[in-house]
Amino acid sequence: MDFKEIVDSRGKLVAIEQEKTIPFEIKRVFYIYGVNPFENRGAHAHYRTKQVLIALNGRCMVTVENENGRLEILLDHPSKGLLIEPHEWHVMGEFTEGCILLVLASEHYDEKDYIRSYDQYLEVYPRASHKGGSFQ
Ligand code: T46
Repeated sequence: MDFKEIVDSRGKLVAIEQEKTIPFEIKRVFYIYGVNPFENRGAHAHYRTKQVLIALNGRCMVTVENENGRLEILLDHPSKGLLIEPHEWHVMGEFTEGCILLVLASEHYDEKDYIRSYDQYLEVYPRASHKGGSFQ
């Protein structure tokens, strides 16, 4: 997603509005920071939760798997967002020092909404594109 930057002589501003800029009601906001560049986070899918990820500072790489296959998306600018739909397996990695990853979520936190095992993910959502083997 490319958010509109409002630019003037003082700097830049991005405005995000639920159900307009973001295609869902935002029930939860969290942010991830202080991640070691060699660590991965995520490695799960959700049953219901939709999320938009925005690197407010720094960069990170997000690998997303869905019925179309796997895609690596670089989040490297606060005017860029990545919509992750339910049922999409996602892994965030290659965090640069100082990276702050903002996440807007459509649901309140509920551990029961997570599929944290890739094998279980394949069982719940068996698709041709998963035949590539293990992916954590
Ligand atoms: C996701 C990616 C992008 C809470 O108590 N409340 C919360 O709202 C969240 C998000 C997490 N937690 C607890 C659960 C764990 O004990 O915080 C701990 C770390 O969570 P997790 O290992 O799930 O963090 P990430 O970075 O792997 O994943 C998070 C979100 O959980 C997940 O929904 O899609 O960011």
